[in-house]
Amino acid sequence: AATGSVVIDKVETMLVDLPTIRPHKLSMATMSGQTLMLVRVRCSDGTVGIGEGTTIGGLAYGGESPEGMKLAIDTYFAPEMIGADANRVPALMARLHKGIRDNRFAKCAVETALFDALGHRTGLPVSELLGGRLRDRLPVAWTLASGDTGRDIEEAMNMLATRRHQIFKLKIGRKSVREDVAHVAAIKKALGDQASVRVDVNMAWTELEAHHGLPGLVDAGCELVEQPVASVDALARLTGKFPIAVMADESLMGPATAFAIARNAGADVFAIKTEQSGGLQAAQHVAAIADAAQIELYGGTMLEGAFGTISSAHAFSTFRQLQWGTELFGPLLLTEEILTQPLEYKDFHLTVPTTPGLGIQLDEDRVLHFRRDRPRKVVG
Ligand code: MUC
Ligand code: MG
Repeated sequence: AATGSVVIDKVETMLVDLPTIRPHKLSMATMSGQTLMLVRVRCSDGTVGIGEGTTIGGLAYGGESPEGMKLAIDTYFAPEMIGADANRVPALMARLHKGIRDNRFAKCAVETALFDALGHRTGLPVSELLGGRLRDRLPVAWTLASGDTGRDIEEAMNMLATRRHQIFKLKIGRKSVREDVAHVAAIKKALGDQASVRVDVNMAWTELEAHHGLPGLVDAGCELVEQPVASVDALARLTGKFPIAVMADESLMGPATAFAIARNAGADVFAIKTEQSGGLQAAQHVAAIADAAQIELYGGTMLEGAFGTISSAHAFSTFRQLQWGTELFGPLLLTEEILTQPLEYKDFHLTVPTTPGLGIQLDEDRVLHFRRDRPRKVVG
């Protein structure tokens, strides 16, 4: 067959450093920039695919960093990939899974690049290669995390007025429970019924603190709390205790952990992240487990740039249920555009492209400027 003999010729990686529009304050780290690890796969038929890996606050979120992903791909993934059949993405991923443990973020980036290339080869969008989309646009939440209540309110008002976001996730867990609850209450009061307010504690509370905090959040009008505690057992004990949805994020590290949480009725909602899941197909497997257990779904982000954001959008567009929308706003937190055509955010939604592959194009000249290894001008 015409497509039967396409192999992978080359695997390239690069680190791209981009500033954020303002400091982004989470319980475990303050971000002033984001590093994108981009991987580009070149195939023997001339098709090219790009994937992305990011993390949050270096090693503050988990065991993989952008620098570590690059090293792992250059040293261990690439030699396994070169010469492999570029059309059989799941088969190649199975081989990589066998020979390389963990490294879920790096695997996600590589799988994305392979599906992007396959999409260009076949003329199909990645969502269709993943089995087919159920929706063309996804609701997108915004994270209020400036560290200042007044500034957060102003930011949210502006997002509502410009019809960019009407769902807000507040990052708490840095201050006392009492101060954090007051912060949430003030924001919800200012925004009223026109906005949905949710919080992410990023594991900062003890179970006892959560027992104090959750009733306060309910009274404040907050409808969902994401990963208030680190322990999966404590998260399960908190689920169903208060009239607020409890969402798992950090505890979810792919299908096996999803199954363990589901069998224990350990959360009301899963925040599915493609990187945390270990890839686009793995994210779909997590979604299937959630559906079977009647756990609701939310499309999460590792604050990816355009490539990780749109690959996640393709995956989330295939989920049967997506009750809580998504938070695929990553590129909007960055000051620089790296695409020839920006992603389409309008009317509180992100559009999932219908063109082949991921449906986006890297602006080669612009990205050159932000590459960590860019050639520097020698002066004098
Ligand atoms: C997280 O923990 O959910 C998602 C949005 C955001 O601002 O940070 C993240 C990570
Ligand atoms: Mg989270």
